[in-house]
Amino acid sequence: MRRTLRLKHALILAVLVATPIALKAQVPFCAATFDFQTNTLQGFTLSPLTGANLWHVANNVCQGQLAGHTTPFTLYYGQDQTCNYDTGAQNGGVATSPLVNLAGFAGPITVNFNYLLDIETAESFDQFIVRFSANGGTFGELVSKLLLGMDNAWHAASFDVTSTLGPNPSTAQVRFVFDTVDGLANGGNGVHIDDLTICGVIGVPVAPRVVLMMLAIFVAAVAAMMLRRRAPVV
Ligand SMILES: [Ca+2]
Ligand SMILES: [Ca+2]
Repeated sequence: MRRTLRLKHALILAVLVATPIALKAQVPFCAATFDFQTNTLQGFTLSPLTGANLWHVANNVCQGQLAGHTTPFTLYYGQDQTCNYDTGAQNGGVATSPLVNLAGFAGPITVNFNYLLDIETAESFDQFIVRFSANGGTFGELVSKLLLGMDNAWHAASFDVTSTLGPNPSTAQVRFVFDTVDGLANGGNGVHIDDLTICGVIGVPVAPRVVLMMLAIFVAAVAAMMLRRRAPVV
């Protein structure tokens, strides 16, 4: 009788202890992926700076056909017909992602993308900057061309934005900015962006079978411990 009561108490204790920790598991998850594979902007908005804004979704042109990203579509700053950004004048534009919902996400949270740059390397011209907005705030600089490869080849970039988002992230937004500054030396392929993702860790419900299995193991362990204590000393 007393053993039955103790097992009942152990079961109640197991439920109290195991339920809050077993119902959710922390798993890596990407809140959004922008690969432009539908030949659309996927909600990106485009706005000019000075002169023409050449950002658009391109199909397999001007180095976009090379490996290193999800071919064939890319977000491209350039002209498909000439594979350059020479309009005869200064030009530039901004491409801004939609708001990405990060409610429930925990760190590490990263911004990741593939890119190709074939632009002037001089700091004052052909300026390329990636900006990041955390929780609806102002867009700060995430990285500029000075820290990126400018060799007309595809590269992968990844940045940890956990501290910028803080302990309770809500939204994130990424912005790509290009400005020739003048009308000279604009004969390169330009800028390709692809496969932008914002990824972190999120809690997902554990299957009931797994919860029950964990409870069973816990109950068995507690019962075994109690029975050992009751064993007579010889
Ligand atoms: Ca793509
Ligand atoms: Ca230039």
